[in-house]
Amino acid sequence: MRTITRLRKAHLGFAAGKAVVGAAVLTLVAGVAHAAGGTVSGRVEAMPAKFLEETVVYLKNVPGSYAPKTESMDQKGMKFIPHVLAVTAGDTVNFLNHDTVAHNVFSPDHEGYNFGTFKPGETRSYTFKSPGVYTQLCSIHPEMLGFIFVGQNPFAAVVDREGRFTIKNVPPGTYELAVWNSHLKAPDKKVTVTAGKTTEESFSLHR
Ligand SMILES: [Cu+2]
Repeated sequence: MRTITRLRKAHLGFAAGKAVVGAAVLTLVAGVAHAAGGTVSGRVEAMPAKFLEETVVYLKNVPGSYAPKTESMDQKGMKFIPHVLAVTAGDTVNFLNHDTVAHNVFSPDHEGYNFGTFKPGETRSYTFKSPGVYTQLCSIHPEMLGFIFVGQNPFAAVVDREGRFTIKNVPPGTYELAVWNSHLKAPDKKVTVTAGKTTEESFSLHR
């Protein structure tokens, strides 16, 4: 009986020790992951302001290869949701239809595509090969409009309602920070990204 208790205590002590070591390793890994990249954030102003939502802030050229991801763009309430989606070349976008009517999705930009008509609940997929902005249109509903921004790298952000953007986990280095907008322009900016730090930049978009 005594032996069993002692063994059990020893086992518990061992388990507790393992948990402490595990937690220490996790903290270390989290610390390294955090310190490896920097953040670029700031705010965009647009004149006229009605075009502000159609804005993506992005790093022009970040050397590296990026694991392909799958994102989605929905059609709901006769709208493309999100209105602007930022992906990376090589990523696949699933086009969904959560409306009660059929939609068609096509883009006249770059290599272009047309999925034809697809019914509620159906999905079409497309893998983007080359960077650029692809306007999303529906031949059945001419009022429908969306944009897919395809970057060379994943370091891009669609601005929020206030024009704020945050690009995280950027490898340290000096880059060209650029803005895409459906109608407006602003000059590129040179930014230097430092591990574990946030670089602030702002843009003023005009015609
Ligand atoms: Cu439609």
